[in-house]
Amino acid sequence: MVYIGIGSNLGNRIDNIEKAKYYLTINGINILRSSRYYETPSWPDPSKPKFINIVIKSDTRISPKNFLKVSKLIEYKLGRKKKFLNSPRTCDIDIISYRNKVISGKIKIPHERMSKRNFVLIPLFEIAPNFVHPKTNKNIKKLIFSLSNKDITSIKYI
Ligand code: PH2
Ligand code: MG
Ligand code: MG
Repeated sequence: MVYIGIGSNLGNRIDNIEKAKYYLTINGINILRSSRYYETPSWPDPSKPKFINIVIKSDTRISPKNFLKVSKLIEYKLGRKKKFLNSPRTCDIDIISYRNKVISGKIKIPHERMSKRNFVLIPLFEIAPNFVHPKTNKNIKKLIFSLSNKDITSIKYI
């Protein structure tokens, strides 16, 4: 399975995410499951606009490299402009985990910071409660228990 995170904290956030899902689908990235929408403070600077994040599940055969190409195109199409690190964005699409593989080249799989992010772990748990981190072998419940109280209380589904 392939798990993909989509986030937005600029413009009509839900609309942006729905458009991203549509463009993924027509580019060969089928969607088997989609989490609810979760709202979280912007990381690392909570004074920036809040994010809405979802995680989707796919069994696409598209390679990580081509996936990256497709996701950049979609982000661009949805009006994302590269300004500065962690600047607000209409749409951000990330591979969270790809077929249980560990890849540590230019593209890092699983996503390097996935184990620390409430906006990845909580929606992932909703659609994949038996997920195990392919590198650390920790299951999703254990990963969630390692989050801070603040991370748990500051995420809400909408
Ligand atoms: N993505 C980032 C940086 N910060 N914060 C939240 N809450 N959600 C995100 O998706 C997110 C973020 C970089 O991609
Ligand atoms: Mg991201
Ligand atoms: Mg990204």
